[in-house]
Amino acid sequence: MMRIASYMIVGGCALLAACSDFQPAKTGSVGGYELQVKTDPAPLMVGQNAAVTLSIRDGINQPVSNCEVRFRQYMPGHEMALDNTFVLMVDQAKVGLYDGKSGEFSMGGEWVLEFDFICGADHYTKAFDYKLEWPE
Ligand SMILES: [Cu+2]
Repeated sequence: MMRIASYMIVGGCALLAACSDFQPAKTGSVGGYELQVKTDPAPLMVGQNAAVTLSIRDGINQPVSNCEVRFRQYMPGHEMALDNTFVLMVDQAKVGLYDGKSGEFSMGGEWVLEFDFICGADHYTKAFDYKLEWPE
């Protein structure tokens, strides 16, 4: 019994270590829309741009296309060059998945990806927090 327990603890740590190199999609909701953000790379890396995908679904989990979507990246702590640069996102396949490419994440620390979307008569903004580690 003791042996099984210690094995499980070791296994749990190994799993956590592996997980620190991987960041799952972030989810949130606003105005009855369910949002999911994926980035590549994940986690975001200092000195790199990222491919960003926003999934928009409605209250019954159906993808929402034909929205006007844009996002910006900023650091809440201070001014950065891209603070007011909005990237248009495009739903290429009309399946509620909007794609765009960020600018460079030029330093480590707290960053925000802020999405602004217009779907029909609805217009919402939703922010997602990220923390970038300086490279070792
Ligand atoms: Cu900064």
